Amino acid sequence: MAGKKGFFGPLIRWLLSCFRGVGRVKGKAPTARLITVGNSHFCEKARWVLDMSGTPYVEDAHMPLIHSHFTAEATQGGSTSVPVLVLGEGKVITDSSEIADHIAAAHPSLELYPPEQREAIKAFEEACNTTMAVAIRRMFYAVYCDNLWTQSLLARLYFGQNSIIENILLPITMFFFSRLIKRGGMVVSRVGEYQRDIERVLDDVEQRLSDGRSYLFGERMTAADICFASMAALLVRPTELQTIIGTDAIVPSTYKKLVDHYRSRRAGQFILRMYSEHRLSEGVKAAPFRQDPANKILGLRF
Ligand SMILES: N[C@@H](CCC(=O)N[C@@H](CS)C(=O)NCC(=O)O)C(=O)O
Repeated sequence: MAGKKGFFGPLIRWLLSCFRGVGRVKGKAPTARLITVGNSHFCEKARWVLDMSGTPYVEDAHMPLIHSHFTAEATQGGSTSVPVLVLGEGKVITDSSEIADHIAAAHPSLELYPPEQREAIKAFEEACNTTMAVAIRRMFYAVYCDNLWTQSLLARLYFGQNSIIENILLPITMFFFSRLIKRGGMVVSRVGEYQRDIERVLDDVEQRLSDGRSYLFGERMTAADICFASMAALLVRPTELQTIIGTDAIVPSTYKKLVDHYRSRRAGQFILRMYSEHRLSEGVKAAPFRQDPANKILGLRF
């Protein structure tokens, strides 16, 4: 009997999870759809600015490779990358910085880009988006795609976010995705190289904070802080984000060591502070994963 319970319990939980709606924005009709890969740091930047502005949206999360079907469809072949923000009236934004610009323009009271600092903030954002973000992505996938065990941990993350159809295809997609990562030269032996690119931006951040200021551009939080914290969140895995990037239980030991290293750095501490003080609304404990319930079943939107 105990054996049957042990089998049916997880099975029933899995079946229910396929149909769960993780929070269509309560009381408001969704007006925007954010197409993402759940763990993508570019997507987290978009999610953060959308959440802080109170913009109603649903998240349409997919695993890498499969995501391009949805982004290409939404942009009529214009873009394969995530995030893509599909707004009402046929407007589509295909870049995380443009999403931040859109939110900044629609919500001037957030003061994301104070006019006198706009240019400097944009230049800093560019360093985060290029050197650092690319190196973090390479490091992340090099470690997670390294062997069958680490691949299975990544698959577990996607399993909780995919639609049923995508989950059925998951072993095949994971196999091809891991091969692509390795063919692209993203391997664990190059982690030191990726770290050097990451450290360049972290050193710059620590240099800025060394005069005791609270934020990267002074005493006010700006888009620079949000951009840096969200783009580097995978380095320190803030607890507030674990609803989206998975709990520590599905982190490979090699990656855990990297996280410990970055958490011990001043720049890492800054990211953790940004998450604990600014990422969530008052009283909320974890980043809301506003996944569209329809997406759970077929990956289709109704
Ligand atoms: N400039 C883009 C870059 C986004 C980007 O590189 N996204 C990655 C995921 S982290 C991606 O979608 N890569 C797969 C692809 O381009 O098909 C932005 O800031 O939104």
